[in-house]
Amino acid sequence: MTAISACRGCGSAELKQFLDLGETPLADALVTDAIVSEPSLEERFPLAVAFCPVCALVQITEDVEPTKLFVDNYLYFSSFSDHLLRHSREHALNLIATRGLDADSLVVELASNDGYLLKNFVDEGVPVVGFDPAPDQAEAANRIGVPTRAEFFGLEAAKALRAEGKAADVIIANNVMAHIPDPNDFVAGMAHLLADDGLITVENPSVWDLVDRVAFDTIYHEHFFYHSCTSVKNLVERHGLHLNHVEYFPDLHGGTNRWHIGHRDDPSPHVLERLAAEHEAGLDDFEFFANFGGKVDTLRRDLLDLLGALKAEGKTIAAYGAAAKGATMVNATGIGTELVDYVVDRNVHKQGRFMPGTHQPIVDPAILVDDPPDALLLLAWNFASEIMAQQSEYADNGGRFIVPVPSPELI
Ligand code: DWN
Repeated sequence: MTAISACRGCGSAELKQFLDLGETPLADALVTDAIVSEPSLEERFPLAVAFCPVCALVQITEDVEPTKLFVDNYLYFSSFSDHLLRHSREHALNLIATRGLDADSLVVELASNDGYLLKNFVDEGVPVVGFDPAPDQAEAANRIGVPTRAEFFGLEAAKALRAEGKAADVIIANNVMAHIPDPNDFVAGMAHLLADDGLITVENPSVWDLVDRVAFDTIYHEHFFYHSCTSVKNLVERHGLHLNHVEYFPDLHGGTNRWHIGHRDDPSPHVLERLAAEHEAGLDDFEFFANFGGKVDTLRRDLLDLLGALKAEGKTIAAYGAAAKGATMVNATGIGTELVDYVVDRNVHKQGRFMPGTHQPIVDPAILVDDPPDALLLLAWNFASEIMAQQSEYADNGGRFIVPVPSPELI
């Protein structure tokens, strides 16, 4: 654990903090009953966010060792969201068609998790290599025939792959360029590995949406960075790459950008328009972030008031989604077992564990029909429509949903 004093992107010493969520446990480090009985054993780390006025990179102010985050006790498997699986398959099939990928091509995915996305290329006969340091996820991918290296990606890993005579026609980096403490080594690795006419697509939630939707719960130690088109452009150009296009997915992870990056400087009119819109809105200026903390305080107060009022009426409350964002929500807001009894989650690796910090038990969603709570706090609000459709029987039986962002709402 080390506090940073300079921007991780450009090295500027002008970082300006705009939000402090206090000391929180690691969001995906779901605890066992050993920790529940001995809470002092649970590690907590400062969680604060700063803006760099030089390169517009938004970043947390403390480094947590990546092996702690993604290796020692990492239970996130991508294949538990139907929406994400559909989104990923569409992307893979579109790349195969538009890039003319075939048996002579190579697709490399960074943070390939359990093979949820690369399997679509394997099924079409396109060679792939996955990188993911999380051992269980890498093993799950290899088991379904997705060649995966259980290691972090960076310039050294890129050089090793090139030394095997391999250059990537496509590099996919979804929810990872924001997750590594050294963005320059990561991007330099992509630049080194990418074929001359290759394409990199990078997906990460939009920092613009994070602010607009008050999605402060998407801030946690795994997320070192919160990107805009502007910050991505500045980061990749430092390594001779160029931001050439951006796609936007409003319903994925609370608003996700997919940036198209390559060796050639060939920006689409759309990405130029988005960069201009960000400048117009002020995403390259500290003032855009200055009053975010106040909005977060209001949301937290309103949510506690809503939960407290329901409890005062004798209502029972549970939560849906042992999501990383859910850990920030319950810990930064102070939602303990006195308000929320338990959390349901379809991910079987998470069932039987407890929420970090607040220690609600994580159980199978079947309980929502067998012994339904009066209200269900959607910690995985980014999948609200999928979850509410899936839990229609709970709703038909009178169950209510609480959507916490952008302002708490009882549905
Ligand atoms: O960057 C990251 C984001 C993109 O995904 C990773 N650091 C980790 C992860 O963050 P998260 O845990 O907040 O992501 P999700 O995918 O929003 O988490 C949803 C949780 O809800 C998962 O534990 C799966 C679960 N779930 C469920 O039980 N039933 C999800 C759906 C859609 C469902 O129907």
